[in-house]
Amino acid sequence: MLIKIPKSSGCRESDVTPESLYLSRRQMLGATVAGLAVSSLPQWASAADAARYADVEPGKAPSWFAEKLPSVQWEAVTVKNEPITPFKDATHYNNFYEFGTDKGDPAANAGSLKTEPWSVVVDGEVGKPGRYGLEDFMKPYQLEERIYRLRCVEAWSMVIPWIGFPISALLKQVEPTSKAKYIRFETLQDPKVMPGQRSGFALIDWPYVEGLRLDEAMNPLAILAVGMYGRELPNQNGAPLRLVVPWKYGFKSVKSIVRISLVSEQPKTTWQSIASDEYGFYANVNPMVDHPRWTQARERRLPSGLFSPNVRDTLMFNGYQDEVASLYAGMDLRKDY
Ligand SMILES: Nc1nc2c(c(=O)[nH]1)N[C@H]1C(S)=C(S)[C@@H](COP(=O)(O)O)O[C@H]1N2
Ligand SMILES: [Mo]
Repeated sequence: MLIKIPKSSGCRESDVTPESLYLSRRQMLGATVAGLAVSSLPQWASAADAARYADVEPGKAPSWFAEKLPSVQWEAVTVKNEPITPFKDATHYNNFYEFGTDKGDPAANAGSLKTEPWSVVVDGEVGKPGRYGLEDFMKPYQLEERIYRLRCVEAWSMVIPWIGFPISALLKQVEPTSKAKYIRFETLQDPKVMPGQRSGFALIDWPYVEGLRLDEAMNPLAILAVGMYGRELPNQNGAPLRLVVPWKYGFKSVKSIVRISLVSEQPKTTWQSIASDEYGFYANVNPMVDHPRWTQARERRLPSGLFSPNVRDTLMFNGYQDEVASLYAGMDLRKDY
């Protein structure tokens, strides 16, 4: 499905590039990042394209992913005038507490996560529950690249080119019953490979759980991602399947999903359970509602350092107001933070 993106929040490259050139270029980039050397980029690839993928480490994509890559719809959604965060930062400055609480821990420790084979359970209020191997789970879905801002509640942010598919496509497949009001996602629980679940970052009652209201999940911007930067997801970013909801704080975007449940009650989510006065169920990015211990009006855009902090104003709904504000009409966002 194509999304109409209002001019205020972004534009599609296809608006300004002849379609045939656009397609062949994206196909080339797909092939490039799938295995060829970046130096083999065609002449017409822009400097920005080359820079964008320059530091991407090629992965070892499972065959189902490699097979889908040529048909990816590149830049189905993008952000204007904000450069993509270098791959190195996006993969070495992470939150994934199952692998440790320091920003470098996930990159250092998530190598132990085995993502093949992987299975996903779909259960609860659905007409078609099931347990699927990931390859079968993915069969119905056409992949798209979505370049989104990611804003962590800790006031840092990035711009990441995800590859995924809308949750609405999944919901069409599994047929929610009339009792389904929320969708709940659960991360793998495996203390053998997840040191954070062993040594006890005791605050978290594993597994990590997140959830959305069903109408939020149906919003075209809400996706399940299986890749980023033209390749499959690195483990530290939540391989092989993670949620991405760009108008919400990063903690909603739960990683390494093994279970998706349609439920009638609002799920008990991880950060809300830890400190409900600091982290709400909605967690919409909102510069006007501060965290009790810091302002949410501004953010550090990575890469960010002492001498170039790269601070910018935080945007309402992370810049996706036109697409999502109607979901919250009539709600008091100070109360429902
Ligand atoms: N299972 C799980 N998912 C998680 C987290 C986590 O600790 N465990 N951290 C969240 C937080 S706080 C953020 S900001 C994003 C970070 O995603 P990234 O590391 O890919 O940038 O993942 C979210 N998903
Ligand atoms: Mo976060």
